[in-house]
Amino acid sequence: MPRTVGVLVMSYGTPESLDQIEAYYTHIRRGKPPTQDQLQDLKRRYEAIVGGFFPLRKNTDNQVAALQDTLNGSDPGTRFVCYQGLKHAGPYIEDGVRAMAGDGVREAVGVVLAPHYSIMSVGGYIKRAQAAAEEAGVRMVFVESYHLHPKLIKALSDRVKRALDRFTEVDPEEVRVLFTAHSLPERILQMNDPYPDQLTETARAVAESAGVENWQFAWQSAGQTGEPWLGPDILEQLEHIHSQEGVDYALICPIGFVSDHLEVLYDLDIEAQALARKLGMRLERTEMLNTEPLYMETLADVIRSQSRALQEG
Ligand code: FEC
Repeated sequence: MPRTVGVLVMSYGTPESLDQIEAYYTHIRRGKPPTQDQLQDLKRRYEAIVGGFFPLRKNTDNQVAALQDTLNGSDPGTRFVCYQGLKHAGPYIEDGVRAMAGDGVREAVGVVLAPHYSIMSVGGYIKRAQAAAEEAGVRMVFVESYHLHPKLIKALSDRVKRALDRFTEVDPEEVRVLFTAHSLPERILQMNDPYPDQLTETARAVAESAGVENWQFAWQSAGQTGEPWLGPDILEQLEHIHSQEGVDYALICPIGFVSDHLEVLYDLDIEAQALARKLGMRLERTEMLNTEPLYMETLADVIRSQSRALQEG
């Protein structure tokens, strides 16, 4: 009989209707409800992208189903069973662990649908999953990051190359490639957090693989929490490269995210696009990974390797 290993696939989570936004936002703010202005602003952003339909829900379902197929395609000795565990919406991380335990799963690997480790992001997912696993009696190990996996780099660099081909009116070397990721509060720098370095490493590896020399990194989607967040922000960066360096063509590659959701579809496709239009720049974005087979294989590789470590240890 094959060995059964649970896989807790963790992702950010999204509301499923406009009236769930307040509870979702309150959860993100660790139980502190948003002000009416903050709530209205967030509702406006969700309505702007899809008019009440929340793409991350379906995209996460699709990614988890594709991952389960990929995992079970080539290792007959192990049966992998995937469970979702979301950070800010149901099924929460703790629900996913309890569901595994309820099905009799006794050993599991946890992975986050975000390639870069930060104590404030992936570290937070792992801490909650670990606590739930101890309580439920599930032996669990975790994938912390996979930001330089060769298949991930290939999937991203293929996207950069394809997107550069869209700039038919200009030499691709004139297009500034801007790699982006979610900003975090600046205080992570005092914690020696690997997040900024891992992101630079991914950006450099993707640029090298795509043969791009004209690139830089910028942060996006910083929160309004009253403390400083990591910069430069993508909007400031677009203004800067246009006004100070005469750049008219830019391509954003959001390496910190793996699917289509609010932070990409609003912050980049609506907000950054509006600024680019105002400045008279042409701005494009690379396609997101979603269920890209190379991304699924990246996840399957790192999960299988943790599953072997679990068996040996
Ligand atoms: O499509 C969707 O429904 C959800 C899109 C979404 C993703 C996402 C990923 C990350 N976040 C990260 C950090 C923070 C920090 C705060 C914060 C706040 C928000 C808010 C929304 C939101 N995030 Fe998010 N994030 C997404 C959505 N995020 C909505 C609240 C309103 C706003 O600021 O826009 C600030 C918390 C606080 O107030 O204290 C910090 C990081 C990631 C990437 C890694 C991951 O996916 O976990 C880091 C997707």
